[in-house]
Amino acid sequence: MKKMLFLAAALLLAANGTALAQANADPTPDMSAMEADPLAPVTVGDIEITDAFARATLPNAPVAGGYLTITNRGTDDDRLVSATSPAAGKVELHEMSMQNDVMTMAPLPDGIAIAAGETVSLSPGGVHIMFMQLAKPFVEGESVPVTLKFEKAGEVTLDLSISGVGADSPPDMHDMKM
Ligand SMILES: [Cu+2]
Repeated sequence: MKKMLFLAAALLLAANGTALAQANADPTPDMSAMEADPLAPVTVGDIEITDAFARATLPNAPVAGGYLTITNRGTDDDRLVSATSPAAGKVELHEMSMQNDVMTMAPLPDGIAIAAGETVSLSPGGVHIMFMQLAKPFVEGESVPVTLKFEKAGEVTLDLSISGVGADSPPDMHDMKM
C-alpha cells in the first residue's frame, strides 16, 4: 500500500514539472512522501539503515533472508541485538560460514557489532536476518516489516522490499552444498 501511494505521488510530480522543481527546492519536503519511499534511509539515533530488502520465497520454503546496510554515524560503538517481525514466528541474526566444505549458518548470540563510524552490510552469503516460521510466503513486489533493536540507539521498525528469489539463494540455505 505504501508503495502504491509513493508511485501515485511520483506520477503526480512527474505530470507537473513545476511541482517537481518546487519539491526539490523545498527545504522542508513533504513528510508523507518521504515515509512512502521504501528506498529512503531510515535513522534511529546515530544509526542509519539503507538498502533494506528481503528475498522472495519459493512455495513452502521454511525460511527467508533479510538484508540491509547499517551505518553508525555516532562516536559510540553500538550493536544490533535482535530483530522481530509479525511476518515470522521467529527472527534470528545469522552468519554464514564454511564447515567441512558445506556452507552452513548459525545464529549470532551476541548480535552484530557496529563500531562508531563503521558501516556493516548484511548481504546474501554473509551476515543476514533470518525469518523463520513464516506466516506466509514472501512475494516479490510486496514488503515485510521488521523491528530492529539496537543496544544504544533503541528500536526502529522499517519495511524490507521483497526482491526476486536469488539464484544464489536456495530455499533452504541451512543445508546448502557448495
Ligand atoms: Cu540464516
